[in-house]
Amino acid sequence: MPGVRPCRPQCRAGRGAERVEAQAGRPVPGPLTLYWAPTSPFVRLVMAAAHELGVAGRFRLVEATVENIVDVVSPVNPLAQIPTLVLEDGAVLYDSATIVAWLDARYGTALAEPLGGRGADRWRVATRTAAATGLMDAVVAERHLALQPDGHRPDGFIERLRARRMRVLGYLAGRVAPADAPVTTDALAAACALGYLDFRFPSEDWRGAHPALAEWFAAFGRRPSMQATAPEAPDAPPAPTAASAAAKAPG
Ligand SMILES: N[C@@H](CCC(=O)N[C@@H](CS)C(=O)NCC(=O)O)C(=O)O
Repeated sequence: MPGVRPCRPQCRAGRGAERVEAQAGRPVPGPLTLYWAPTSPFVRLVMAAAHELGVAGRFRLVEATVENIVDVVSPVNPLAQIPTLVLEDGAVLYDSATIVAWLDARYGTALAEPLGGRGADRWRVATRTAAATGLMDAVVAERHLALQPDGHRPDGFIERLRARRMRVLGYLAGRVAPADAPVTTDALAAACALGYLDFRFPSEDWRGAHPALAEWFAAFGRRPSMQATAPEAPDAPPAPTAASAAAKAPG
């Protein structure tokens, strides 16, 4: 197909999947098309779930950047956000939790336990997943605001986001299942949120306040699905300084 290029060798997050150049307009029907970026924690959740299910290689990846995301993604998703998944028949799915639920429904039969949990537990899993993706939202917003020039940062709002982040860390600390328990969506989401916090704010010492969560994260992070999807952006510095290259990724 025109525009197909291999994943950058250093790009672990898209390993195993075909990548195609982003183009504005509706996607060409074909394999599952995932609008994607290597650093987005929401995308990572979808990719990690796909790795758990053994289907990451089925995606055709289209990279969204800050510059192209509206042109490329809005024809299929009015939110113009990633992850967005276009199915073989052209049906469109978002957001991250919806896509993971769909992957689980289609491919999860081989798992001992569904990613979304079983029975009454599925509502707990869904709610904890919402807490973890809410943590991602807060950290993505904090990072965006940290990149604003001096005098243009809304300090009160940043403080609210930080306070939310602290509360969610405390909430997750008491609720993650043991790292060797059957994997569920909330555990994947919590690990992706913590990984993103480390990636964008590496000097933040959340581990000191939450040693058990840190221990869980270290153990869970050894799963192949987490290793295969770790954010690794060659164009983004680790700290949220005002380097313009860091603004290329939407997350
Ligand atoms: N609730 C959404 C959030 C997705 C999201 O915020 N994605 C970010 C990338 S990390 C994005 O697309 N940002 C671009 C924008 O909002 O303009 C989900 O769970 O998928």
